[in-house]
Amino acid sequence: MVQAASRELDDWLTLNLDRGCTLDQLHESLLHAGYESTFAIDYLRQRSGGSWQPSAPAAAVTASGRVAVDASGDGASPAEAVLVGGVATAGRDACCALTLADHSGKSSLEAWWARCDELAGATRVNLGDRFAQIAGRNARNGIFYLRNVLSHEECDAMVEASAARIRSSTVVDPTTGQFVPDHRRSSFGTHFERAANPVVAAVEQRLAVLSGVPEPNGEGLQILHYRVGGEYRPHFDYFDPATPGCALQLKHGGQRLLTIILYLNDVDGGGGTIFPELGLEFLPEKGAALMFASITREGALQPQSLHGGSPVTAGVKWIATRWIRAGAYV
Ligand code: PD2
Ligand code: ZN
Repeated sequence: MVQAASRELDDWLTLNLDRGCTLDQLHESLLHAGYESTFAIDYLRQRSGGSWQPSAPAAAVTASGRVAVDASGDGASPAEAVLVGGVATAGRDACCALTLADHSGKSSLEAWWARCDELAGATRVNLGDRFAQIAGRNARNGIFYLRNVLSHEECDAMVEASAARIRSSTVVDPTTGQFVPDHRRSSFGTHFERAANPVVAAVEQRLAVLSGVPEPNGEGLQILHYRVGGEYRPHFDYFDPATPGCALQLKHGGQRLLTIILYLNDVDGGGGTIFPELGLEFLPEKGAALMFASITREGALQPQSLHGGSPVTAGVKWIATRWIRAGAYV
């Protein structure tokens, strides 16, 4: 994480001071977001124009085996992975939740990275119809793990509507651009047409708010179901311009800028989403979302976005994936 004041951080501060948050609460939020204590204290003191001191030592940011993230966000020290946030109290969180900005005047790529900058300094976000907690992040590479993006009822409804329709999964053949069965992906899947039912429509709108990219840029939700031993070997979600099938895929709204994986159930063993280049693993948690960039801020393919689904070792895994394009998906 960049340890420097920014317009986004100032906006976040103004918003939350206006909502009545105390400097102590904001200090704790900054620590949970991965800011260093000295930076956070200096920043809050400077902006409040006074001699504020934290009244009590803030709760330590604790390591956890459940979600592995590089809390610094700079990708430099994945070995020191820790869980960010998730320990704050409901009252304090409700007070300090970040209301996401409207980036509609920008290009989709700019809007998405502006959203990443906002999320880099937040612990809780207001998605319009519910609040989500940022439980892990690697902000430099545009990776965020958020809890409570979906209600358990929405997860159950999507699983139920998919269960009877799942088939062996396919991938895009890089040569032809067509969907074909593939040995890298031992899962079963189906998909929802956009706005296929009220739950899907509500989720799609929420993901547009979350990502900062308009809803029409999203492909229909892809549902994947893994049984024990099922996995998805590491791959990129972007279309590789070096492959002949790419041109066909790009016709439908251009490049994939980012992916949002929605975890629809708790998995009894394994099934984490891994980023081998970054040494990160995010474990499935019902209602949580993993959102990550495939394209850099500068518009290049993002090599650190290599990711895979590790084998399920117990139980089953259900996810819904939203791939979001540079333009409207047609
Ligand atoms: O199931 C996963 O964790 C996973 C991993 C990699 C899903 C996808 N990719 C995907 O849907 O693109
Ligand atoms: Zn993928």
